[in-house]
Amino acid sequence: GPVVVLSGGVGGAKLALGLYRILPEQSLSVVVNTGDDFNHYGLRICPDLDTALYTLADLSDKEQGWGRANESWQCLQTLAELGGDNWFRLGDRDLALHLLRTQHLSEGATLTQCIHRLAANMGIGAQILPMSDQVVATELATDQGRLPFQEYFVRRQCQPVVESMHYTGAEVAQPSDEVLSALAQPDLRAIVIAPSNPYLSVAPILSIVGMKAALQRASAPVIAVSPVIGGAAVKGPTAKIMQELNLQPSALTVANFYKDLIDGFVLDTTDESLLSQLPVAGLSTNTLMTSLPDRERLAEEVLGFADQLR
Ligand code: FO1
Ligand code: CA
Repeated sequence: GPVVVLSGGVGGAKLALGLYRILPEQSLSVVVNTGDDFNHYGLRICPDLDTALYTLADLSDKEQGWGRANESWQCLQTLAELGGDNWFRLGDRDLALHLLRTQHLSEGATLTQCIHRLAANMGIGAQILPMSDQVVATELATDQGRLPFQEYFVRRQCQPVVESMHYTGAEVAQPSDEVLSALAQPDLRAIVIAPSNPYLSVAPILSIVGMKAALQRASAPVIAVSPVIGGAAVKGPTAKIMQELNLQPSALTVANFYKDLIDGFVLDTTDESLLSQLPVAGLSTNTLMTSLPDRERLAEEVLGFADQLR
């Protein structure tokens, strides 16, 4: 049966790619966080959706995880020469996608329609779905004031100390019909929560109206994969933020964060001593996804684990 994965940016896209490569065409739906989205130079920027598009189309810059491979930076450099901001690095090729999306949106397309068109033109045989067509903006209350996500993450390099997270608009935003249909498929095999940042990437998805209920209604087991290995995050500020929120940076904290929603939790072999303390069924395996075969193997294991929990 089909599979749904909930994903943030880089870490989530790696597992989404593993799932995409082992599943038949058109059987994967990737529900993507849009809380990172913002406007810049009049363009609508959707970093996590674009990371999913570029990763599944095999166009991504493999080292940084976001943006395109074989990128050039003429426009960004020229902007700087003219006195413009260049803290958010938009490459020349990436800009083409931003122009097209901004135009589609201004013509009245929904974000879902827009991404559907882009994915089709990139030859992607999976559904890449924004979590909602309504705007949700992740903001962080920090020791340096309340900051929009990209202001915190990119411009200030996650330096400010985080006090709390806010998902502005989530209290009225709803999952799109496409997301609800994907979750309601009667033969759904698994819902996978990717190893993305639980607080910055997955929580915005879970916070929109009706999303948790839709996950709970789904017939398939819900499996989360830990983004924390041995007390450290694989990538990004997850562990730093957990410390700042007075949470123990451990896979167990992540499992407890998801406990009302999940049927199973996958953690790294480094943390296998935590298996007995998990609030749900657990699986320990190598969760570090360095190579493409790693991603495919982890995807196989996660689905095998889901099949056992049916
Ligand atoms: N991340 C950065 O750390 N620095 C950047 O300059 C940057 C530019 C950028 C441009 C387009 C895009 O789609 C993503 C971009 N990202 C950049 C990633 C983005 O900040 C994501 O929100 C994070 O990776 C978190 O998922
Ligand atoms: Ca369920």
